[in-house]
Order: sequence, then C-alpha cells, then structure tokens
Amino acid sequence: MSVVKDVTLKDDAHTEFFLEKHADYLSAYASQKEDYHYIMTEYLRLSGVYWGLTAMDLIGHIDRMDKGDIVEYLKSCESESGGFSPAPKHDKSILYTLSAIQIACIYDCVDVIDVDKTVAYIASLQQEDGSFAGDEWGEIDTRFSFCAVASLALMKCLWTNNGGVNLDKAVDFVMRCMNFDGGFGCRPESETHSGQIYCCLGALSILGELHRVNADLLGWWLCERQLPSGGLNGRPEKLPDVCYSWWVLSSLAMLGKTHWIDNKKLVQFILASQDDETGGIADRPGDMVDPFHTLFGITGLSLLGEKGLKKVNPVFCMPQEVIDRLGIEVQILK
Ligand code: GRG
Ligand code: ZN
Repeated sequence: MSVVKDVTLKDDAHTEFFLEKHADYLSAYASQKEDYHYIMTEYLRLSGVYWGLTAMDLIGHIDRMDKGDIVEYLKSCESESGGFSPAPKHDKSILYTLSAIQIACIYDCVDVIDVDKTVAYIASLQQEDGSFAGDEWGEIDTRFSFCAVASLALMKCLWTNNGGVNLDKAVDFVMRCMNFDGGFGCRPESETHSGQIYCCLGALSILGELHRVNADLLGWWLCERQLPSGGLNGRPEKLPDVCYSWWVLSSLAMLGKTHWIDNKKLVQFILASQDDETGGIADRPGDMVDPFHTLFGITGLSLLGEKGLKKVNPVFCMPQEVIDRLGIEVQILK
C-alpha cells in the first residue's frame, strides 16, 4: 500500500514574500564567519557562495555582496593543475568547479579563471563509457555529467576547444540512465530521482538532445510529485521539500510543462516555508532556514513568475540576463 506523506499548511501561514528579510539573512550569513553553522559547512563553501550570490542577484541585491572578497576567495580555491575545491586545502571536484565558473560568470570575470587548465581537468574526468567522475576518487554520477557539460558551456568551450571531451558518448551515457518511468537515476539501472532528472535534462538541453526523452511520460511522473499541501517531493512516498520546487519545476520548465502542476498551491507552500523573523526559507514550514533552500525557494518562485524577482534560467540556475549576456542558448521543449 502506498502512503502519502505530507504536511498541513497552517491557516495563518505566510502569504507574502519577505524579499528584504531574505536579503538581510543572506548578507548576514556571508559575513558571520565565526558562526557555528558557517564553520561546519566549510566542505561545501564555494557552492554556498554560489547559492547566496545567485539568490541575492535574483532578488536585486547583488550589490550587498562583496565582489572583491568573493573573487579573491574563488581564486584561493583554484588548483595549480586546474579545477576548484570548496575551500583551500580541500579536495577539488567537478561540483565546486561548476560553482566557481557560475560565480565568475555572474560577476562577468571568467578571465580570473585559468580556462585551459579547467577544461583539461574536466576532460580528464570523462570515462570510456562517456560518464564523468566527480573527482580523482572516481565516483560516477549523472550530476557530474551535468557539471561537466554546464561548465564547458559557461566557459564557451563546449563545441570547440573542449579538451577532447566526447559529447556523443556523454549523451549516450545520460540516455543509458533513463528508466521505464521516463525519469533518470545517478547511474544505469539506478532509481529515478528528481535531482538526477534535472541534471540529465539539463545536460541534454545544453547539448540540444532533449527531444530524446519521453516528455509526456516524464512530465506525468514529475507532476505526480505535487502533494495536497502544494509542495513537491523528490520521489514517491517522500515528504515535500522546497528544494524540489527547483529540481522538479525546472525539469518541467525544460519540458515546457510547468502548467501541468498547480502553480498557485506551490507558491503557497514556498511562502509558508519562509521565516518571517530571521529571513530565509526552510525545506518545509516550521523548519530551520538555510541558504540552499533559500536559493531554491527563490528560483522556484522566479520560474512561477513571482513579482519583484529576476527571471532564472531553468538549466543553469542563474539569472537569465547572465545567460543572455554570454550568448548561450538552451533547448526548451514546446
Ligand atoms: C547548478 C543547481 C545546480 C546544481 C549543480 C549538484 C547538482 C548540479 C545537482 C544536484 C541534483 C540533486 C541530486 C539534487 C537532490 C538533492 C537532495 C535534496 C537530495 C536528497 O535526496 P534524498 O533521497 O531525500 O536523501 P528525499 O527528499 O528523497 O527524502
Ligand atoms: Zn531539500
């Protein structure tokens, strides 16, 4: 028997968007470097910087972030042989390499990155079957296929000067991770998960191969992620979580099917997950806020057309104006 796990929104749940409070929360988070939570999350710092910066840009407050400080930090994470770590003296990985490139693109300063070495690092992670390892330890995951393709595209090195990356094989591997339900997992024969769907559709969209998916079957699976509370879960029988307002909704956006879910109810769920005292957005109403769910609540609201927010690109999870400035086109199904 399948059980629907869900939450109930309170009658007095928040219904307005606390834009200024979120700006205060994100700018304080970036400056309170002695804070316990900040210190404990060092192992993912560079992605944390990308989450905060993107959220601040989308709500029109990027000027409150310290560009000099951020670019200097980014440089301190760059490896001699190419690639980025989350923090100095940590291991480099393709995850933080993408975050570094996203930050540099938002600040229009890709020239601070050693592009040739970064491309060589990414190319060195591709395997014979077209998949990508995340780092020198060799774990394979479709997340890393997305990171590789998105990083090359943002550096304008996807189609030429890509260090020998085999794009056909990269597509073949992603397609081998497609399941009977139309969704994608982290490796061939792995269970479908919304986060991996975002990564696989994103990679296929950048590579212009999105027409290979079964859009109706996958669209149906994705809209079944909406629960009576309006929130989305990442897999059947799981609780709703604000971050799936990004992983699921951006996937529907790539398939041209955001109208297949109840947009109004999803907006209500995201707004109910805000903290009106501290600012920030949590995974679900009443939980502790964090920068990750704050970004994906904001990007979800942006895809839903919430007023006062810049448009987010559904593939790169960056302001659309940045993608336009770079002259990058992604494939979106009609
Ligand atoms: C540029 C936005 C962006 C991303 C870069 C790293 C990456 C590429 C994508 C990650 C995709 C992913 C796997 C997202 C899911 C994250 C998540 C909430 C995982 C938790 O999964 P479970 O199964 O939790 O532990 P549930 O919600 O199923 O209970
Ligand atoms: Zn989450």
